[in-house]
Amino acid sequence: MFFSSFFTEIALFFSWVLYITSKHSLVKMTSAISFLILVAFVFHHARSTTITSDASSPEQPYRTAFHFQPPKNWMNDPNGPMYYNGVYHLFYQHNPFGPLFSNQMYWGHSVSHDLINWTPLELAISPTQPFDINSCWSGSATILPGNKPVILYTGIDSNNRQVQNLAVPKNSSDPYLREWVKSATNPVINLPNGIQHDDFRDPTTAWLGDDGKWRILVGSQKDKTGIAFLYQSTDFENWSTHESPLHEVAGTGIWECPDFFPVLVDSTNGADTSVLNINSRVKHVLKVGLFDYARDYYLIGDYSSVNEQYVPQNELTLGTLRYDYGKYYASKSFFDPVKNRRILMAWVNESDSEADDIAKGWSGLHSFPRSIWLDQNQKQLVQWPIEEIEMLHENEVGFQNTNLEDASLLEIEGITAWQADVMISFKLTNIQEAEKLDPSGVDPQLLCSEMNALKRGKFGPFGLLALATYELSEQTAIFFRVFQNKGQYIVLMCSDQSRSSTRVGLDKTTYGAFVDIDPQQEEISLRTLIDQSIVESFGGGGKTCITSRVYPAFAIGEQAKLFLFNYGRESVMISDLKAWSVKKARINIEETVMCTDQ
Ligand code: DQQ
Repeated sequence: MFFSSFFTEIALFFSWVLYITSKHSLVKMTSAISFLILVAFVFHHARSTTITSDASSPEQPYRTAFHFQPPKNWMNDPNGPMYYNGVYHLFYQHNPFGPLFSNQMYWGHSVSHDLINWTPLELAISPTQPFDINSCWSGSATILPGNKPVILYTGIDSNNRQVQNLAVPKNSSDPYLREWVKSATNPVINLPNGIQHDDFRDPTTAWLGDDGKWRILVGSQKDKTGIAFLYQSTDFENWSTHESPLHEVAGTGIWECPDFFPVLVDSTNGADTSVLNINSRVKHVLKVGLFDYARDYYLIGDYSSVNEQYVPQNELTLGTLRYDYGKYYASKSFFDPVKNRRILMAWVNESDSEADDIAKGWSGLHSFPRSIWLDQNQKQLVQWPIEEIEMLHENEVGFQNTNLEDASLLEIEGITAWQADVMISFKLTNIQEAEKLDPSGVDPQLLCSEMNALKRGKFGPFGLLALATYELSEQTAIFFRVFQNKGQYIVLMCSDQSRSSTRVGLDKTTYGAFVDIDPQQEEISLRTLIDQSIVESFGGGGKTCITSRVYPAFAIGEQAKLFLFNYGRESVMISDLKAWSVKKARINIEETVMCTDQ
């Protein structure tokens, strides 16, 4: 950059000197032309460098249209999502002064009436007091009886210790709850004895036990054992530690952003966080973020507040249940009383470099909000984009019963391929011919990178090529393969980013996971949300989700194409396809970033 502009300026200078000193008309004309070309180059160059660092510029190719992100600068975890008096609130970890993570973190704040369009507000919580002077980290909101919202968050205090703090709205009749007041009793929970100063964070939303006391969890670790500490209180200011943590697992490292909530066994509806296991209608989910792997894992189990026992039915190991098998971390859920559902969102970080983020002027997205419920088989959760996405749908296209022959490609036309929602059902015949694979001990992510989108199999790879150039030099492939083992069928879902961009210096890791469906009994479905630099995919009706970040150099805007592909040797039937353009939502467009002094 520097050298090109330096030499351009020298050339500009010499062509100007040549023009005014030369007497020969041909030399004069040539130097005039080169002067004008160089002026145009300098002008264009100056323009493109300023545009890339302006996050609000419409010419930013990787900013998204319907995914939550602040007006500019760094964002990570969603914090304290809640519905209060007709308004959805979303707070988030934010560095309001730059596009990189900082040792002075704030709570950004936006509000919405529909979870789609978001209005940015002033910073809600800023590091100003001895109990949070070195950062205001993640936390959660709880609505107390009498409709009183409160926030618990982690402060990094003046001794660099992680402590838990309470904040309440300054004026609860302000519909937007713009100002938050920190409790005079902060910190309300101190670092426990024997825990390292930086290993104690991220209080959950509170729930009420049978005894009428509030409970929360705080993430921690001791000697690499991940811990969810349990605290009880009657007034939110005085908290006592329960004698044993709610749960802990050796060797998993620090647990960040725990989440603990009930799911109904017989319904896709959500339940308020304080709903307990009455008549065995409820199971409890414990989600923890493993910092060492930047992955969100979850357990499903039975909880009793009487003896504070949580008995999970699955184990927490690296190969077990995750919300999402791509980029998806520090998630948080909340109960939405408007539609009786539990909604989940997460931080989806960048896959480009810090230098790229500085050039863009921003970093970090939130996933599109998902409804989350317990699968009928009670073995896992199911996630699905919230129905409000339909507000943004336009240009529906679709077809049924179309055969995708082996090694074939079919373009999905008529929609904006760079901002799209696609739903497909694949039907396989002769499935008993599937290749054999013993899945025990197999890492599906590794299998997906070994058997990438270019490796032919029998059933698969088949799926979508998103954000692709017409000649496929760039493509993000989301695809399935089907195998069999001892009379059972195994469905593998992959998201292959290895050819997503001709740019170098990007993390192009391929992701993969198995989908717990029987393709003999049901069709294999894929739903994918595509939004400039994020691709969120839901396999098997939302049983397996994979999110990726991609930065095509050419497959941008009108140049981005969307294809169905089948590179397997067996044909695949598209029994149903529907796809839509997704309009741009109004997300944090007004810029009102202000510092509050509390
Ligand atoms: N992010 C916050 C922490 C949390 C981590 C800091 C998870 O509170 O543990 O920004 O991404």
